[in-house]
Amino acid sequence: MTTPPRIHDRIELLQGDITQIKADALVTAANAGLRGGGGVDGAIHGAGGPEILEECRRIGGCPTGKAVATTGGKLAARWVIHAVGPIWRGGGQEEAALLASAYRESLNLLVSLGGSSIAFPSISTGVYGYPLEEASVIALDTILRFLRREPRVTHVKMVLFGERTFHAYQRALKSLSE
Ligand code: AR6
Repeated sequence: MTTPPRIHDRIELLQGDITQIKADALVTAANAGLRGGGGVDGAIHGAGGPEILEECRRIGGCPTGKAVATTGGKLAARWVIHAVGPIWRGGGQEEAALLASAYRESLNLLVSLGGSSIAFPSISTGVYGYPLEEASVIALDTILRFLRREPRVTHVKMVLFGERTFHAYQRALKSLSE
């Protein structure tokens, strides 16, 4: 009998550009209109090609805290999962619950599609202004909780753009492991 890998061996923090990552699904930080945009969404649409935006138009939109899947287009991924994180409005508008939900819904969608590996950016901490220290703890806590109950997800990569974001997630992972 083989022992399942430890939870912390199934999650990896990387510093870099998510469009260069190979996984069953790459998550983008989308807006509710699924209209594409700047930041990581611009990079994913740019590298994946117009097929992704065409599918987004057909889907039409996605509420905050939820996620939808499209083709991965030209990316080294079967699917792009478009997760809509909250815009930071000071913390009193259910932002924490909505951010956790965006991660959880993406993971649920991966499992329902039959995938086992996924790469996330730091949702909501760019244009949407979510404070990084809080967001990093919510992201990793949500992912770790999910991994504890779902053995079908075997690899989660958090792909962090820039040193500041990478270090915040390193600190968050350490604090959650203590
Ligand atoms: N790979 C990984 N992470 C990246 C990349 C990349 N290539 N490029 C940027 N990031 P943001 P949000 C990081 O603004 O705050 C868009 O216009 C970035 O440094 O992309 O959820 C959407 O269409 C930051 O750490 O997403 C929405 O309208 C993180 O990705 C809106 O922005 C998230 O920053 C969503 O805002």
